[in-house]
Amino acid sequence: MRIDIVSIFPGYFDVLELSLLGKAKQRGLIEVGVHDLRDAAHDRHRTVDDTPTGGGAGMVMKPEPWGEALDGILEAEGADPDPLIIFPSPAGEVFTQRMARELAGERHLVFGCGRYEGIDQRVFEEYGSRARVKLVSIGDYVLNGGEVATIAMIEAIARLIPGVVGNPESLVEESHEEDGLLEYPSYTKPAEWRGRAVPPVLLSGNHAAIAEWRREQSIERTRAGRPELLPRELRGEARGRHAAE
Ligand code: 6GU
Repeated sequence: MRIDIVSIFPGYFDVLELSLLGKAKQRGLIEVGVHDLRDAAHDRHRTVDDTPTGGGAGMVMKPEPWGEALDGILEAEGADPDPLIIFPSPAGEVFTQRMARELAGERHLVFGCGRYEGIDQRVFEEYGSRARVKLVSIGDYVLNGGEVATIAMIEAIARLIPGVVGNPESLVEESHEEDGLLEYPSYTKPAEWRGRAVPPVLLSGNHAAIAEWRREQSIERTRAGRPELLPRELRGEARGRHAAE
């Protein structure tokens, strides 16, 4: 997958060198280009924002630098013919694991990170007429710009690309995957720590009992913390045998 990012703070994306993502880049599974929007602003102060037309508070990002930066990406030598442009925005569609799975199947993602009060609306219209464009929010709160949201989305997407995560099975069982339930609690050695024992069923060697316990834990965790995620058929279900443990 090719990922291009446009931002006035390219340094935010240094974190993409770390950990699994850095390895995926080294191994050529993902290719990332970070573009400084100010490189496409040509006045002495490399201005990317201006006052809102019609009045109001704050500043709006000017269309010309966005046009030059995005044209450069879309028209680059060997550019993908069908990129998806994502503008992180608190006004966008909410990012979910399902969306991450869909985006993991794309060949070319372009993230346009806005700051200030937003980007001139004509940028969305122009690129919406030339490519697929999506406004995406990572949740109901306000960030100062799209950079942190972009990093969160790239991490969620990239780890679903085959080969990025070492053990594909670890993808299947985690929260929000498989059955839409939260993940069950995990334990490792020692069997007792500070007087706290690992649940005995996990030491029983009885794989069916362990699977049943984990499923009950997932259901109870989801019921307690995120009841809106519970599948309809589990909403009324009696609590499992081990639920009170
Ligand atoms: Cl994608 N951008 C900004 N600025 N704030 C947000 C967001 C995105 N998602 C939630 N809050």
